[in-house]
Amino acid sequence: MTKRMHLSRRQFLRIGSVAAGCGLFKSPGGWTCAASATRAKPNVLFIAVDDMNNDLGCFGHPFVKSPGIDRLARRGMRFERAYCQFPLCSPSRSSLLTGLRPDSTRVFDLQYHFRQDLPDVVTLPQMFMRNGYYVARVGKMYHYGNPGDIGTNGLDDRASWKERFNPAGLDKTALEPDIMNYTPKRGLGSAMAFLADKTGTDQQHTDGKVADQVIRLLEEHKDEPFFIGAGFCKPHCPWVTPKEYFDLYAMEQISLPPITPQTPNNYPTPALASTRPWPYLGVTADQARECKRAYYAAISFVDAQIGRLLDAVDRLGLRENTIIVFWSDHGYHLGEHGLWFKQSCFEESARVPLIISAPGQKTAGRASLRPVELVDLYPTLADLAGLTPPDHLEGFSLRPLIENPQTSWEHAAFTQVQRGDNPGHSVRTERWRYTEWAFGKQDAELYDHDHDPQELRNLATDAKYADVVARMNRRKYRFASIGDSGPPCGTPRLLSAASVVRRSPSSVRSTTGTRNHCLITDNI
Ligand SMILES: [Ca+2]
Repeated sequence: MTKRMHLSRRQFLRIGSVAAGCGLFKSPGGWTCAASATRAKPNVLFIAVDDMNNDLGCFGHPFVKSPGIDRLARRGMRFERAYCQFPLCSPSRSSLLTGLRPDSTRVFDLQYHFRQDLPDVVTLPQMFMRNGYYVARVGKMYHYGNPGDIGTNGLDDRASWKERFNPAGLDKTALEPDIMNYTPKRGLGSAMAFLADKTGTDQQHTDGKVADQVIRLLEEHKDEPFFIGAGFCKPHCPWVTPKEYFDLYAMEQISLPPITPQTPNNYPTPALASTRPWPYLGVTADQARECKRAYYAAISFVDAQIGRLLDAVDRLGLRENTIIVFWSDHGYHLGEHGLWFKQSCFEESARVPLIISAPGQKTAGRASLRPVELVDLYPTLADLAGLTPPDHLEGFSLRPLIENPQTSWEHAAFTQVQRGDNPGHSVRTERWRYTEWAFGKQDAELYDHDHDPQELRNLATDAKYADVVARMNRRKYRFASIGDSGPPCGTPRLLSAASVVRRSPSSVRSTTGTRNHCLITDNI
């Protein structure tokens, strides 16, 4: 069977209309347009996972089994230093899908919707819709409570989709009463809780149903340009999967990073404030190890569903004209510094797995070490698809890195968290992580990743590194107060100053003023 027989007539005509000007030829990798395959309105398969860190085979983990994601990595570019803008579902996803940083969306929690201040912002999926694409999502793309809102639209953005689907499987509809919860005072969405389902199949669980529905949409819409979001719920807790995925891991394999009672003394108080009680949310180390094993089971379960999507892309002949993006909304702590879950500025929380596979890509299977951000995905996809993006975007197209992962790259990556009224802002370059609490009013942290990848030695107050701190500060961002120093810097054009004041965390929660902050990269 020739490759052409895999192409539908309409799809072939779509490519052919471009091929008339560029010459369609068969290469070892399949059909290729001599000029640019991307001119044929490439499809986008946009795969999101919830709370997945980089413990994956393709990112170097020694035993976590992720053959599906590894397969995508062999087809695309792996970003070894990719970071979220805010390690919490809604702030991260709102940022990525609007192309704006959290300081611009004003989304710092799980309740606020970006449309309240940005009623007319054109989101990433909306941009594709406006360019004639079929645009749909299945499962969690914007925020919804996991598992509480599974099966609902949650905090969705209706304007972003032509169609949307909210599958719910056994994990949500039947198994919750059977879940082992080591933290019974916590809801299942933030609990140390798991269940190995002995009878249910993949396709009876929510994420199996997400994959089924995405595959149906691929089949139905393969002959028109599409942007389809596949939003998986796992490995977010509670870790409920068919038992076979738990069986992939033996308890003897699972260990926790070393901590001591003195560990908290090594860090500023807000740095460890995301895990209360500390450590491990109050469970024992052995219980935490069981939870870590369950988290890995959930990774492998989601990975199997992603493998099914890749199979469908190949079966339907879509591989040569489909951009595939795989991303997690943030990272995840599994015991580092005694922490669990997310919402810290440390590497494990801020870093995300990110893979982009693009038609005609010459760098398949390679990795880039440049610091990149989830807010870069919007301009990247506009660039790869040949679309004109709106002018409010705050990220940068990753196309230069996809074409040459070692090309020079002046950008750093920025991650922020919130501790009551006070934020923490963190900047990551290839070598350094610098974190500042409460706009510099509280302690700072500096880690040298060349010599301390686990971020165990805070160098911020070491005089030998004063020049590095100063450099990171200049490179990083400056903060301004509305009314203190002229117009609010960095405020997106779509936001009015008044709306910024209304949503500024300090102004919301305190009466001490209307301090606003914003981010400026100096790029020095
Ligand atoms: Ca999440």
